[in-house]
Amino acid sequence: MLLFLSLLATAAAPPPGGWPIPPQESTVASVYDGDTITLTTGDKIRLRWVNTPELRPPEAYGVEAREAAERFLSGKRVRLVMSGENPRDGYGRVLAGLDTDEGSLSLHLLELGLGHVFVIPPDDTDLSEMIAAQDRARAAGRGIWSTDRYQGTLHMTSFHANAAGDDNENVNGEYLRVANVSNGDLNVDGYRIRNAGGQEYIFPALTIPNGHTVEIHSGQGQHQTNPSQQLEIFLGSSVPVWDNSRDRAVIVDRFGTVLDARDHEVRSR
Ligand SMILES: [Ca+2]
Ligand SMILES: [Ca+2]
Repeated sequence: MLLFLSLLATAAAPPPGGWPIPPQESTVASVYDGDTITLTTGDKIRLRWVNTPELRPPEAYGVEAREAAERFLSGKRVRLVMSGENPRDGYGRVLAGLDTDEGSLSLHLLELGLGHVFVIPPDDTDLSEMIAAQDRARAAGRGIWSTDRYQGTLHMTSFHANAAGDDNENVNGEYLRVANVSNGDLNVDGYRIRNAGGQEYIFPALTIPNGHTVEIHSGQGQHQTNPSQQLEIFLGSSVPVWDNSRDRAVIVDRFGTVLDARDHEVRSR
């Protein structure tokens, strides 16, 4: 039990002897949220090709996404669809699609509007079927597509305003992840992001393919604009950009139209 707990605590580092090989087929032990699932083998899955709303802090349709995943998987054999190139994420979770005899869970969630297309590179899967399902859900105003946060072409999926350690010493530890949720590739050259203090930073020339994300770091660094790997841009600040206690990130296009706004707030409980 102690060994098990210590493995959980250091999930980012492989256990001695390396990660176990995930099974090809299994059954589901529990569904944490719409895209995070534990198999009866103990393997934790990060579902490929979709990102569902978070439960903590709660986002609209997070509960519905979890319940839909539970209904889809409950009591069934599931087949894992893994990429040989990229079998695990930074937390040691297995990156896999989950298929049952009724089809793909990712496709099902996209059809219901309970998540958006989300690629974790490297991944050269043909996304056209999933993008078509997303387009149908959007056109019908289902689920997340009925909410304010998904009316623009970009959506901030996470906001790390508080970098690990001292933010002044780790400016690039502040970052946001932003997904292209439009129905095509998006050139964000000249788009801007601003904080609650009104400081604005301009995006460099970058094309985000449909369903891909870009990590936006506060400090200096070399932009990574090749979508076969994780896209990254650097705002070039020498000091932290985001207030650790409370801030708001707003992304606008080159005409000043707001595409998405996301609050960071430390919750006391
Ligand atoms: Ca900060
Ligand atoms: Ca910090």
